[in-house]
Amino acid sequence: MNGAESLVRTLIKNGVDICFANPGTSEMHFVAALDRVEGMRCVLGLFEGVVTGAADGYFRMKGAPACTLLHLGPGLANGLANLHNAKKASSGIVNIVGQHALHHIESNAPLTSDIEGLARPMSAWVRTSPDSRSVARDGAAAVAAAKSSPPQIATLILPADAAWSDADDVAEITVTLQRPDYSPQAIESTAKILRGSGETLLLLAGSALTERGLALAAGIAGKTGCKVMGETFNARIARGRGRFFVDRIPYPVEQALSALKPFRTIILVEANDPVAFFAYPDKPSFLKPEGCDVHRMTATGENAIAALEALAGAVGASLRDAKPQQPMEIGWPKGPLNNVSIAQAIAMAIPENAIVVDEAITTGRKFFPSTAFAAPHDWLQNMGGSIGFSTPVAIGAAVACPERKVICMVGDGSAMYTLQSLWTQAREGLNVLTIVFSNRMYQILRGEFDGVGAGEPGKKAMDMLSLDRPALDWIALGRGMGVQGRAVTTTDEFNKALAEAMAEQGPRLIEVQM
Ligand SMILES: Cc1ncc(C[n+]2csc(CCOP(=O)(O)OP(=O)(O)O)c2C)c(N)n1
Ligand SMILES: [Mg+2]
Repeated sequence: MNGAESLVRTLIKNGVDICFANPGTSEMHFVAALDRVEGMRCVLGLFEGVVTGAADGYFRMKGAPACTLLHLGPGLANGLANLHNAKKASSGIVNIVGQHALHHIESNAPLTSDIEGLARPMSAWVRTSPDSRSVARDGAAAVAAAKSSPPQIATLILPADAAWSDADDVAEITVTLQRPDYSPQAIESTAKILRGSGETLLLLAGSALTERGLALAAGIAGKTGCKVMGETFNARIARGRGRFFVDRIPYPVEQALSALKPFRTIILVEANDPVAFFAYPDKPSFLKPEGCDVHRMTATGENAIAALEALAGAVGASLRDAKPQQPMEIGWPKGPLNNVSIAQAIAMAIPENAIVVDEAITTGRKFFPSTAFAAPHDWLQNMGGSIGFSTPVAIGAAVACPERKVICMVGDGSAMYTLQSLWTQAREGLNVLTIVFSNRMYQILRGEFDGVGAGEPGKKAMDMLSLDRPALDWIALGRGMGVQGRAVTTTDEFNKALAEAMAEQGPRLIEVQM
């Protein structure tokens, strides 16, 4: 056994049995070990942003880390943007990054770089394995870091000689760092606030947005009269008929300020003090109204479900206290194809237990209310704002949950960052429907241009915001990577294409020409 094999065996032994990979020369012994060791599924991505985004999606749906295999500093650097998004989503990931054999580093060969330096900003745990007999122990430590609470991104750098030299060990995790479920004092002080007067908001994030967390929050709201909301962007929310529907803090600053204006107190359940996505001249960064107290009940990595159960007990609330919510009537839309009809069609099409990955940007602004009354589903959003997140996350979600339909909704600008995801979806036969909203624009940036006070865009500025010269042919792009597609221009065509795509298995694409 060599170091690479001891690492693969260690990963599997500790429950990491899926590897999203884009290898190079320095990782060939790891790749060779995949043939010798049973039990590691390996999925090739044709760009490292696909690889790291897939690991994020996998964690969000599985609650357990995958590993990635990346080629030295540049391979890792290509994957950093989606590692940033994964870090903000609190996803656990084990990155295995190849390195030159240690004696080769000082010769400053072309691919030599400061890999630890590149890894650190996006990784809570970084280590270079010094030799082949340390690799198993280091691999187990990386998995332990990824599985701690809150989950972390761990980056293990594997020098080629540590991979190819002899090893004798497979290591097991001894301890993982776990936070206590919650602070009893925080529950007590929260209960006191809820028993008092003044408008109070329970702001949910993370595990509080699971079906159980939402049901508990609904009971607490019914009993105490507090309001419940989610953050603007969330790693995963349980939604659909029969589940408690919560609004999110709106993205535009004015709308966010007015949504939060009524509250005297905001209680944070894994959430953070609400903050604007960007700074704008003459607008605040923090969104709470003046004089509003912000009270933390649980932090990321604590157990929001256990905390909400304790809070329900403290205020005497049960699930039966939830006030019924007025369902919105949904039906297949007619009339012009626009953001509202698209939202209705998607609400109708979402099949039971689907996973929706949302990077629909401007087109998706109105998707939330109508889809609240679709069949039950999970909704995944971009937590780090680095676009190109959705198509890889859809891969990871589909690998984690092969029995569930994945619907990836993506703006045309965002889709171009990690388009190679389609090839992996085709190769692995993943059950992913990608819906591209082709407005041939970075539409959101047109609004931001006004928002930051940049004036009226001239021809050169508009060239930086438009994608129409040449227009992208999404059906051809999909076909070139093995994914069949349909282009639609009307509401009827969109309804039909959605219904057909839901009845089919395997990767599909719909281009919505707007
Ligand atoms: C990595 C990265 N680069 C650039 C941006 C800036 N950016 C934000 S949204 C956007 C365009 C999105 O266009 P599209 O997906 O077509 O959405 P639309 O607004 O047209 O619906 C860009 C370039 C970003 N957020 N992340
Ligand atoms: Mg666009």
